[in-house]
Amino acid sequence: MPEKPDLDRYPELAERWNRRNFIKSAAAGTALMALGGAFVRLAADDLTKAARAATRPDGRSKLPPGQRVLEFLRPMGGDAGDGKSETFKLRVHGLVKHPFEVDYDNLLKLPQVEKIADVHCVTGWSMLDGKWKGVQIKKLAEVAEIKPEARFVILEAANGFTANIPLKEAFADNALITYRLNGKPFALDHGAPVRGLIPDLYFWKSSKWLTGVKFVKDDQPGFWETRGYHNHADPWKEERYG
Ligand SMILES: Nc1nc2c(c(=O)[nH]1)N[C@H]1C(S)=C(S)[C@@H](COP(=O)(O)O)O[C@H]1N2
Ligand SMILES: [Mo]
Repeated sequence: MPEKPDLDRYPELAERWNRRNFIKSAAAGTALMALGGAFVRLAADDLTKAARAATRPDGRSKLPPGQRVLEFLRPMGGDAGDGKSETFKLRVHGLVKHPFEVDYDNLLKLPQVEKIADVHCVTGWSMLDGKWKGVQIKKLAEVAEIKPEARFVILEAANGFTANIPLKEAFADNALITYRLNGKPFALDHGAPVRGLIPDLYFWKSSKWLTGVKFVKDDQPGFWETRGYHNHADPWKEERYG
């Protein structure tokens, strides 16, 4: 390794010296990144193996068949809303005695829960043990006084996106209207400011950019359900396509 020239005495060498170091550090950075990538893949492979071997408290496999573990949510696209909590409004309506609308501040005044939950994307990745914060869908039903004839929830989102969920799954303890994952607000890509979360159905049921929760009697297949995906979407039964 050549010694650093005295750049005060030989300023004409400064550019070459800096350039050399830039190239060196860029190369080191690339190597580190490649190494980092390999570690990330290795770690994810290990997590996948461990999750395949693990059993959930409800007796199901921690990892549904045909899934592999990712450490972060992969942004899967969609027709985004404006993402702002200042303009956020959620309508709770349909077969309820007291339909209501909440803005972001009032959403936070409803009873809040934090749940550890896994999500499973139909494209084959799962993200395990996220800490999700928000309001239970069954709490919204209780506050609005759901009518006995209601059998499904429609999670309505910006630009007309909907997902249909049977009450059984929508009333699970970990089925939420959520605005935090692992302590952080959602990026716009991931449904800011508030998204649905139905952990035990494929992730397409978890509407991003949420605008409404509607209780209905008759099933109403939603955006993906009318585009070839399964109406129910149980990952353990691999209900991927309709
Ligand atoms: N409003 C809305 N929500 C949506 C979608 C969409 O297209 N629009 N896509 C769904 C699909 S197919 C998946 S897999 C998840 C992806 O969430 P992510 O981008 O945060 O990973 O969001 C779901 N929620
Ligand atoms: Mo998806």
